[in-house]
Amino acid sequence: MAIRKILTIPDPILRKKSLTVDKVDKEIKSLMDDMLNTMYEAPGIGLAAIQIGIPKRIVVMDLSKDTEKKNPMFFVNPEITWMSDLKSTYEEGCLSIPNQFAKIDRPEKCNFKFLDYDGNPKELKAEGLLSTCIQHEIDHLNGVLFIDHLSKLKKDIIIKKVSKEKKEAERVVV
Ligand code: GNR
Ligand code: NI
Repeated sequence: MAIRKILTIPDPILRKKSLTVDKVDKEIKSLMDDMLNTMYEAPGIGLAAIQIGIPKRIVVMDLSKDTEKKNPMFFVNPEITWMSDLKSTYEEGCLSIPNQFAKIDRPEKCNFKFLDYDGNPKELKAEGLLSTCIQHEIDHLNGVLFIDHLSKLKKDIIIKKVSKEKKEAERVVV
């Protein structure tokens, strides 16, 4: 299992649309293992494959609290099958947009289908953090970031801040 580098904005790869996985084979499982390791190390509660530069429709997640037993979840080709009209607001962050947080409105509840780690089709009803997080991750698979849900002004401020911090960090290395 390896830890991979997480891409950050304004990397254009994050805007790519990810491709459907046709079979959950050994390589896909190995990729999911790397993604989980990378997510735990970051640390984050979710990660889409495109965040490590791989345009495949794969998401890993673990919403367990620090004090609880780990609960890794794997979602291949996740697809929303229903969403509530009612919205809820959650303060979101993203490993690809370091140190930036914003309140985002999304459907409060949703149902989604996916293939699990063994390639078996499953469906889940989601609310709370799971609902927010799966919608955030499916956005990634479509090249969408949480800042796209903000006003242009707020979005531009965040892009500018992160780009500046990135450049300053690069300068230290060089
Ligand atoms: O670690 C993460 N935390 C988080 C908090 C609120 C809403 C969504 C998330 S997902 C994020 C990890 C990430 O960037 N996944 O794509
Ligand atoms: Ni994210």
